[in-house]
Amino acid sequence: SWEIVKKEKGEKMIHVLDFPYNGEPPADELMKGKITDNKYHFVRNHGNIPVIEPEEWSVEIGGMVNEPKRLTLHDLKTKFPIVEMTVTLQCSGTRRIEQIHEYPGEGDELINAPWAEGAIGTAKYKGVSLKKVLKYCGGLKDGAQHLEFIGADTYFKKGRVYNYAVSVPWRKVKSNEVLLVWEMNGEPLPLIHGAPVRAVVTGYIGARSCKWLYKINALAHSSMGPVQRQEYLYYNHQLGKHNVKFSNGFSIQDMPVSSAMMFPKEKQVIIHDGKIECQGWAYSGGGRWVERVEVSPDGGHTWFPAAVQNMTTKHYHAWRLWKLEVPTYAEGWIELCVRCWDNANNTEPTFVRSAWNWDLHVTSSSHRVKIYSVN
Ligand code: MTE
Ligand code: MO
Repeated sequence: SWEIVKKEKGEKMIHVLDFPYNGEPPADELMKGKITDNKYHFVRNHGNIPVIEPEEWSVEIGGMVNEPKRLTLHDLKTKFPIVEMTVTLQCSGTRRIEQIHEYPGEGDELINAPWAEGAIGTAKYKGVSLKKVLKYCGGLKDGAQHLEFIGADTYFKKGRVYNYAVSVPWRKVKSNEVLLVWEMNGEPLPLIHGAPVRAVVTGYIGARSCKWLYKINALAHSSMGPVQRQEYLYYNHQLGKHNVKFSNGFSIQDMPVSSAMMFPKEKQVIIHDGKIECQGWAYSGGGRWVERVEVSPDGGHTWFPAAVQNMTTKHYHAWRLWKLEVPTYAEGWIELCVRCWDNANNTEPTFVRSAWNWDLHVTSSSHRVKIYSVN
């Protein structure tokens, strides 16, 4: 798999884990524009990287559908309307490093990748709506509520081998915003991103967008796979360590509103004449979009609105990059921070500890960066 990483990813990728391979791009690559270069889209794997020839690929659609079918890539490309969507995928582990630093040694940090701000990326995907594919399979049987995706990759957990398996509820699929895609930014889907075909579940945590898709099952319940039932659960801090059992966590699906300051960087010395140039990203899941981004030069006492790029509701499944020269005459250590608001008026928790949780997921609190100001 290291050869695939070398071939498909840029040299500047920051390797978060070697096996399974996990990597995130450096800040300058992420900030280049709304669309992330495929070479610098983050990678989150749980196991190996399967290599499947597009001509040999097919997907089996079964479980509680009226007419189970097997479809090839050619079938997908010719039997259904083709859709293109610009979508931000965000791992629910983005910015986990801040939760690790808040209470070192607590939470599930040993088994979870220590992501910084780069486990997020945006691409234009080409594919078909899963809803249309299910209709072609005669629709769902009464009582079917969830669609399970099974990936061809395998991973080990507690001495057992599993295929990657997750599910999404039918009410999400019904919106025509769950896609089966074979193209990413005008190129065939890279191997490392799930070739030949992956699911793209807009607005949900990255984990539901199953790569190397080979089976779809309609079920009365959510997937029994450990990734669905035992991972990506949110255990509030108040639960207490002894209560961290799977049944006490709730499944993370929609991503909340969140943001990050990519420049300046923590501990940077900034020499300026009263204005510090800041930039970063802001994103909201669940079909909501960012409306406003604010930056504070003093830890959150005063706020200034940032210029937010690409304010078009056409791309409401995508992030928005922002920029601001934030005014300050303070010298010495100062804390810059960013917070944003989405179109449902949601905003971000104030501190990491406001929303610390045992599985170290969804670090959506106001991002804080301490720098040394000289002016
Ligand atoms: N699909 C399979 N089959 N195996 C995986 O390990 N990882 C998931 C998801 N789909 C995963 C998968 C997670 S947790 C995330 S965040 C996204 O893929 C990452 O997608 P990317 O690697 O294309 O950025
Ligand atoms: Mo993820």
